Amino acid sequence: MKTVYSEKHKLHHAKLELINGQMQPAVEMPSRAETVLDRVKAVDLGLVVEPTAHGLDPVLKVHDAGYVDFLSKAWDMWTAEGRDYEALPLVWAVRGLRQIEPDYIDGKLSYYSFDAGTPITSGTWQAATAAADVALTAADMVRDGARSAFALCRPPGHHAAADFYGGYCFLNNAAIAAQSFIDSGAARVAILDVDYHHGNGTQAIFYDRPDVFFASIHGHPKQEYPFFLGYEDETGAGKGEGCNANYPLVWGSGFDAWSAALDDACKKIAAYGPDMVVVSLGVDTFEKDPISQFKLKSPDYLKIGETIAKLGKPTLFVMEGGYAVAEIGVNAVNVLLGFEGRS
Ligand code: SS9
Ligand code: ZN
Repeated sequence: MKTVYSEKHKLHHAKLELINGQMQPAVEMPSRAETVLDRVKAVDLGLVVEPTAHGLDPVLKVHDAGYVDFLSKAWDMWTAEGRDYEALPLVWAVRGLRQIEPDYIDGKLSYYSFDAGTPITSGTWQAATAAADVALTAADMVRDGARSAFALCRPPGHHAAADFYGGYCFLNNAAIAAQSFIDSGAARVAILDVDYHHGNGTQAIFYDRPDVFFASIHGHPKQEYPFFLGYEDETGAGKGEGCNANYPLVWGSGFDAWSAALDDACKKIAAYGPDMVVVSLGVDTFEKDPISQFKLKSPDYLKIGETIAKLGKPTLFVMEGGYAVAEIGVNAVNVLLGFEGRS
């Protein structure tokens, strides 16, 4: 399969990240994407191509205009206040507080975010829009008849909702791609999120819609980030009732429990009968991931790809998380090799 990749991801390079109460070297770093690209080339997965510019229209089908405008200006507004370091929010409008967008940049960062672990840097906007173009370009290949394509997106997207960022995510690449399938005539799209973390942004974007099915296997919200979404009883709302499936698993879960969840998710997706499948491909389920607590091993990723292939649907893989940089290439590409029957 072809891979779509843009060097522009390197423009988003946070030095520090608030993690476990301390400013530490960021784990969401450019070498993640480079390691995956190296592996794509090493196994000769297929051609690697540049994205084509799709503009903001397909982004605005998923994200609110006010949010997109904020993201495009946030760094300039932050530096205009005399800051020459990365931007982070400090306050959120929790229970009892008003949801009114402030004028001052610090208030806007708060209004449009849900965590303090996601720095905005000078190149964040350029990198995030390039990642959306990567996803849209790969989606075009699948729409035009390719059995599969790999969108090597960075920064990731699945935590970003219509109007907030967080979890290293700014624009929801998988959601933007899924929406582009719908807008080019697909009746139904399924998104399968195999990242270690719940895809809260993707779930929220499509929660009340019957045309996009969302399934996610992830760390249990009682224990794991993002904590406030991803329970099993979240099955969709209104016309989207029955079009959302969550598989929360406790810390320490290995491939037995994980693959049982995958089998069930695939059964539901098959019953839904999508025209296309979008896979939010995070490999932070790996046993050596520095921020995660599942126990998957490198060969398990081949089996994940094999299982997804059995759905028999045109499939778009969109890169999400995975922070064990030394193994991220092997693990992510193993899913793609498994999918292609090259295990
Ligand atoms: C771990 C802090 C987690 C956010 C993680 C986002 C992952 C995106 N103690 N911070 S795939
Ligand atoms: Zn993750």
